[in-house]
Amino acid sequence: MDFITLKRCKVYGYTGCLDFEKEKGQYFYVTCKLGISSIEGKLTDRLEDTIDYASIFEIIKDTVESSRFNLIEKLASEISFRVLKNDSRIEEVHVLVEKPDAPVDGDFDAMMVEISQTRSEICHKAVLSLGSNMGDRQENLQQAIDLLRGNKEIDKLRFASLYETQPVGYDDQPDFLNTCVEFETTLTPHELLLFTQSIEKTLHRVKTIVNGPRTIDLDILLYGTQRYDDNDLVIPHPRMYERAFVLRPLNELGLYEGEIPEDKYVRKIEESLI
Ligand code: X6L
Ligand code: MG
Ligand code: MG
Repeated sequence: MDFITLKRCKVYGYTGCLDFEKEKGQYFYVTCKLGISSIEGKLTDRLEDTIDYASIFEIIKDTVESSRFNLIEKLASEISFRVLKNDSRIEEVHVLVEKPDAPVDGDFDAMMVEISQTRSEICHKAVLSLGSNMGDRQENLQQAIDLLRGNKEIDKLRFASLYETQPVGYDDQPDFLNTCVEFETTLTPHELLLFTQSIEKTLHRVKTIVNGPRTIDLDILLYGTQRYDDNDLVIPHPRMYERAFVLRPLNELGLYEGEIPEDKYVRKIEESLI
């Protein structure tokens, strides 16, 4: 393991339990140690083959300046979370936050906390169902996958074959092409939802008829083993186990072993995504 350390970065911020700390602010010192399995730049001597410490300094400065937490524990954890999300080459982060002017009556150098976080703690396996039944269906699915791959917080993406499927829910529309994709991500479930919605916008999805035709549809099926129940997002997807167009590609990815309902047809096709 190789390490890069930003030592005692002096930044102004507004974290503290007392009102005046949140209003007036104070200086903090942040030390941040990044663990990278092997820094390529030590051989190539190229800036792009390492983690630019200037970019990490920006994250520290921005987080400390813009947050108003009660605890420096929370501030340290937010810094480490943002640093890990910023570059997938970083495997672990140690953050030390010092508060030299903490409102404590007595003689001390600084109050401080140290926290550490590893990539595996914030990285989750996500599984999506993709479908299209308007325009060039295969091209739409391909573009959706290219956009997913283009996100630096998405890694190790794999996808199932393409399946031509009969519409479910609203019959009077063209057949779909469906598939499923699995990847690792540091996006939170809500961030992932916003990202899939932005892909639907980019690929000109227009919501007119409920359950009706669409250029592209991306549904979040699974996010690690976590359960989620937010107003606009429920994970696992509540109806995924009723739909052959979801379960067939899921089975192909080794993510589902059970029964598959056979009411509507689902036919694996020869062409495939790249
Ligand atoms: C009763 C009432 C029974 C509604 C089923 C099922 C509604 C599925 C919506 C339902 C009901 C859905 C796709 C699709 C849709 C797709 C195929 C939906 C949402 N999306 N059919 N229908 N592929 N083959 O991606 O899944 S609309
Ligand atoms: Mg859907
Ligand atoms: Mg949807």
